[in-house]
Amino acid sequence: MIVLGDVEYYKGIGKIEYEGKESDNPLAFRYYNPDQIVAGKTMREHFKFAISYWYSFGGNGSDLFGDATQHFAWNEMREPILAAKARADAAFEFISKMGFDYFCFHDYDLVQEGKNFGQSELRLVTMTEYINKKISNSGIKVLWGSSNCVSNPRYMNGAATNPDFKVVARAAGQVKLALDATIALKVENYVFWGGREGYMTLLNTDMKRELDHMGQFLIQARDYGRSQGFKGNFLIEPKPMEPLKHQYDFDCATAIGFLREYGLEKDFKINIEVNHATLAQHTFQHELEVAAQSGMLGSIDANRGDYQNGWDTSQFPNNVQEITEAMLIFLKSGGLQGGGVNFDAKIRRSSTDMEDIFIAHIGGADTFARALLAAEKIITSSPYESLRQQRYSSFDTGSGKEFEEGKLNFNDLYAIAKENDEIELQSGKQELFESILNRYL
Ligand code: XUL
Ligand code: CO
Repeated sequence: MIVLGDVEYYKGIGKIEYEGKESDNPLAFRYYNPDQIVAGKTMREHFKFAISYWYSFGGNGSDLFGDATQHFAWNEMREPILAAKARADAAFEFISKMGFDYFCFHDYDLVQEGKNFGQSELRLVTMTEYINKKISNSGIKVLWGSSNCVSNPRYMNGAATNPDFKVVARAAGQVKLALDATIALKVENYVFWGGREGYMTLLNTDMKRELDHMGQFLIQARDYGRSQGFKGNFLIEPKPMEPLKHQYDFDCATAIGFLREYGLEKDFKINIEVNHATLAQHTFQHELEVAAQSGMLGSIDANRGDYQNGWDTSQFPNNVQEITEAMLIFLKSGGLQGGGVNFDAKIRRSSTDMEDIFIAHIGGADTFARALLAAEKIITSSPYESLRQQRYSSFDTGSGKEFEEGKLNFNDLYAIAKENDEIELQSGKQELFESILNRYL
């Protein structure tokens, strides 16, 4: 069903359909076939694709060096509520034409922040009601909500970690309203991305105190959400830097350590963004693996960086090999726990046609679908799994097994070492693993 408001914004574009890989139609899926079952679930269920309200409907192509290039009707309106309603209409039209089920938002993506706290609160309540009606009429859902505690100048020294308590309390007030909107819209998860939680220089920073404040802030946010009946995941989205020199949620391992230190590990999971992983000098796969091992693989922000650029370019995913490696971990760990795949990606400044945002999302969805199909084949039809298991087979029986079970002490290991003086080298077979992967792409 296509959901239209008073105006049709994407004229001439209908519902995007699956046409198969032989199709030449740029406005059709070639691999993403929502109802096709792969590894026991439909593609729709595996991915729960979501669009990012901020990039798809908030952006206008402007960058540090130049003004807007994309002149969307909803961005040109002056009156904030009218503009917000038009933006919501465009968003629902777009999501329904894509055939996706979800979107993600920050509070002030839904409506422009007011001149003061009270005006912002009123605007949010008005827009929550408007969007709630559109949700009821369309069946479109919200994957996660969040709060923009980054853009307003009051947060220049941080939100939860600001050295001024008044700013910390203001951020808490803002997050409370965002949580209220989240609960009213039956949103499935709530994300914290600490874009200004960190430092530009350690010279002026009491790191221990700031981390304790962030812990306290998240404990209180969790307790408030739960007291209001929010049952979904809270998610931390790690990023090592940008806008700050150093952000406290540097990567998955750091964020998981932090959550455990403050007793938050039962309520929080991780939202992993591809370009944030690469900024932390990790692969996307590495971050998925770390989160999955801790049972915290909550959700994904899908995008990619650029090999030559050292910043968050947030481009739409198109690297099938990278995403196939990721899908191997995704499938083996049982998928995402409550989250989905949110396209936290923006079209380029020079992509100025109304169809470009469709083409971008289709390409992203097809990349994930193609990778999922390849990963499933690799797991079920190639020697990949057995080769991996074989590498560790010395732990399956005898002394190796006893070691794993904690039955051998250091003197036992010493005796085994003495007995086995000559150790035959075992090849790691990296090139074989790499060629198996490529065969299935
Ligand atoms: C910034 C980023 C954010 C978060 C939500 O790099 O990824 O959009 O996803 O605040
Ligand atoms: Co993100």
